[in-house]
Amino acid sequence: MSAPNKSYDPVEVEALKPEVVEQARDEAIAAFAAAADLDELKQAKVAHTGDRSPLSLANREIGALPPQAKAAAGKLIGQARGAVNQALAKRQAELEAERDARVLVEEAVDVTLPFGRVPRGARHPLTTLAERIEDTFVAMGYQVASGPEVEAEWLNFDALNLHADHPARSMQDTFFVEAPDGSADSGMVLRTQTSPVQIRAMLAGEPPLYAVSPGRVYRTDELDATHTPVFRQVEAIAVDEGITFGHLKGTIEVLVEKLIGGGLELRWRPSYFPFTEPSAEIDLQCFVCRGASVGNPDRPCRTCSSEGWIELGGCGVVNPRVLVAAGIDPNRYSGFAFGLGLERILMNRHNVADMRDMVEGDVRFTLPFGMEI
Ligand code: FA5
Repeated sequence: MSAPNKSYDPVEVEALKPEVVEQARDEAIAAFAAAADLDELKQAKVAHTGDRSPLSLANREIGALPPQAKAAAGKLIGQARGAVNQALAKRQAELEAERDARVLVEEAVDVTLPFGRVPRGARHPLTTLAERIEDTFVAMGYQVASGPEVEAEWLNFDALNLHADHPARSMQDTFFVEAPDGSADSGMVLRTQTSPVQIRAMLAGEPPLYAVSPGRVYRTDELDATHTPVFRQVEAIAVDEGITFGHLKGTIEVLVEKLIGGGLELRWRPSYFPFTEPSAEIDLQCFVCRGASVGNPDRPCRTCSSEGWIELGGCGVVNPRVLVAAGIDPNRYSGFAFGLGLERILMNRHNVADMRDMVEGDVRFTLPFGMEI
């Protein structure tokens, strides 16, 4: 800033000379007009209206003027700054309008273009099948029961009339669970069947008792087209007065008809389970060869090993010893029970020729089932 102006003549201050002020004003207006975009305008704004701009510096000179000269100088600078600010606002509005118009064109979204679809997941068909079976039984008045996958040996075997020295105990190849101290005898196994849930349901409730229980089971089986070491069964048990094998047969026929549909024969094969008497094995006609492979080496069938039938599960009238083990009077009540393999049902329901497809986790297998609810 200049020293106090003793001569009272503002014209002697170089920065306040009208021609200098007008030149600064015109240069500012020209710089705004020349700015091609908002960035350039911002730079021009700093240069011509900022603290170090000629007009701001000139404005500061006014403070050093004698009082009688301040008004004229203030008016001169005020008018120049007003014109500069007006030009700046006008150019700012023009450039913003230009930018908005450009953005509308450049960033337009073509809503008709194909988009990158995010693939939707699908629930595993074994899960939806288990729920469908539950629904079928709930509609018939059954309750849904469950049990742990790491199960007490007593519930998996002993309570089901499969005592330690019973030859049938080795029928199901078992994964035994190590005790925390590393010893083999923990008394726990990975359950080999859903049948222990029968006992749990009977211990938890009084007859009349109708329960269904789908769940995962484990056996030391090799993985092949019709076996896996981890598979699912659905168990059902009915205990009431006057229950017979006829009730069992009718219930399974309804279930199979509902799940797989008609057209395939069911075969009831006498069998043995220590926890049911009499017992049967239920076979479903092979959906691939429909029996044509039997005794026909020219047309072997991988799905049923040319046997014509696929085993679905076991069933029978509950052994009175099992009722006693669960605290139920066998003189008053009788019951039926069955356990079916869910993978086998899925094979038949959806013509899946190889069970390995169900366990390998390839979404290409699961996705087509995704529409099913
Ligand atoms: C049992 O597990 C008995 N608990 C069934 C039962 C329940 C009988 C109630 C009487 C009363 P089984 O071992 O047969 O039975 O197995 C039942 C079904 O599970 C088989 O018929 C088959 O469909 C299925 N299954 C057995 N092993 C496998 C496996 N490794 N992979 C896939 N499915 C299997």
